[in-house]
Amino acid sequence: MTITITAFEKSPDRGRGLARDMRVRWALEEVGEPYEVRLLSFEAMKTPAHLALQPFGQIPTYEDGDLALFESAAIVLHIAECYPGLLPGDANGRARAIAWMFAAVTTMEPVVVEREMARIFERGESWYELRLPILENRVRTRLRQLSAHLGEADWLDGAFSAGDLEMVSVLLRLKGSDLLAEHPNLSAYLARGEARPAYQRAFAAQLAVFTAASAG
Ligand code: GTB
Repeated sequence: MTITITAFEKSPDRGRGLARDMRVRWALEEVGEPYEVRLLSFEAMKTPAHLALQPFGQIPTYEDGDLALFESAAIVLHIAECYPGLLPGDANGRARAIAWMFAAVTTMEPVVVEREMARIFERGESWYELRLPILENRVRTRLRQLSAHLGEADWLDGAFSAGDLEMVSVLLRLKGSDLLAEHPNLSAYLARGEARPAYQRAFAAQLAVFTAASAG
């Protein structure tokens, strides 16, 4: 049975690869597993049928036989555990790679998202100019810590792993920002992730969805 995931019928990021189906697509491309995509409108995401798969009415989801999963990082971890290529062979290395997955989505991503949300939704508020530097400094702190850990290494802990997949996906949200540019090693790390053939295939696939939706 072919794996089926869900994605936006027309992503609000206009095909920049920021919606979280990208992480799942990338993981599937890394391990070489074929997959199908069910495209959903915002309305379809709130129907009982989709809520039964994703209680919060979001994408992505993952279906394979009698398993249905939600939460992109849980899906990526499941893929990494089922197929070789995304987790080291030794138990300690696997545990550390999984720790980096959690670090990406629970330590790095919240501060990145909070800044992003403020820039989108709070610009008109009287306190925006006071709040933004606070949020940016929170991001700066995490980037400085991540940069210090990475140093001159290619990946976070030995070979590329699901931890890097998640961390690069988070840093993509800062692509082109001054904050990221302050750390050349992180910019290079992001570029290394984006240059992976599996990333390129996943990116092209999600972009093709947006391009087709825009043409139609
Ligand atoms: N924790 C969940 C996971 O990782 O799976 C979060 C899932 C999630 O946030 N899904 C979003 C969604 O379905 C799409 S990815 N939103 C619709 C809704 O909640 O009604 C988040 C996202 C959306 C848009 C952009 N963008 O435009 O740049 C970037 C990221």
